[in-house]
Amino acid sequence: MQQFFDYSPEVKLALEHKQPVLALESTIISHGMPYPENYETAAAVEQIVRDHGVTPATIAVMDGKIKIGLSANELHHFANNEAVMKASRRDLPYIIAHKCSAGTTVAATLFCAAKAGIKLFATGGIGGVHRGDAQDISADLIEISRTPIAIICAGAKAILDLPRTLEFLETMSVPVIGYRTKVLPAFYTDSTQYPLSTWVDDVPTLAKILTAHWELEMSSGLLITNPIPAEFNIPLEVIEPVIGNALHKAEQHNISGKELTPFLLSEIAHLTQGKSLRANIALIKNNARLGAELACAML
Ligand code: PSU
Ligand code: MN
Repeated sequence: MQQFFDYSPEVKLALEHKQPVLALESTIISHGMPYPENYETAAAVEQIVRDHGVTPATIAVMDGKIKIGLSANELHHFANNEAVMKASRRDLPYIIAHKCSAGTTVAATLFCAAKAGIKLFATGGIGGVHRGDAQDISADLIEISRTPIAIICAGAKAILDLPRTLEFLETMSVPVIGYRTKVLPAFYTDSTQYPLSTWVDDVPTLAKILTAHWELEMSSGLLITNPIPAEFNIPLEVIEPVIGNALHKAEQHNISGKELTPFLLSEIAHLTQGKSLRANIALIKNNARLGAELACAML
């Protein structure tokens, strides 16, 4: 299996020496943000992780190889390439066979990170149960339920059906832990009306929970929800109508399946004159910071 993998020298070294590594996804780079913001953000996120003494492992498929860690050049090339596809877990064999390049979603990144032996992963927001059509359930949720990796995210976007997303995670026995919040954050928005059953206020406690989860050999992942920093928060009453418009447009244009999330993200960025993009950038940096702190606390 490892013939499909290509480790960057720094990630290889860190894994061999059991030094802390934080996985990062790449659909947020290829389909979540426009160029050049996507490249600048991805590079800045990696720097934040390195500043904590943790090795970032941005995961992506390039020319049919699963890359665990990208060089600065590779990252730039990847971010500025229209031909890059979006790979969820099921798409990996096809993309590898055709020697294509793809951003890996949370689901595909989890799959690859687990094979690489990485236990911590920071992202922006996870996919969830889409509104209206309850059949559209992101593969992210299934993969989180069967991969023992801790994911740091800013919750799930309010474009999703949040109560159904939470119910699904409960059914699948995935711990959902609020970091300094007792309610589910919703990506652009720091709080919602949906209470969480577990929350923590500091990183050492989070590390203890993770240790117990691993020691008990739980087969699921854990979801750590970290609200967007207050100065970038977009209140629900502001973002809701925008989301409504974007959903309506998606329906008019018959957009569904894997195109839906990227379409909605770019519509929302357009409708908010870039405010949602700035929020997205701030929250992913915030998650990388918490992920790196947690990686250090796990030593
Ligand atoms: N949420 C965001 N930005 C993103 C994504 C989610 O705010 O870029 C990406 C993630 O990679 C996530 C994927 O795994 O979208 C979910 O896609 P889908 O809903 O098609 O499963
Ligand atoms: Mn979907």
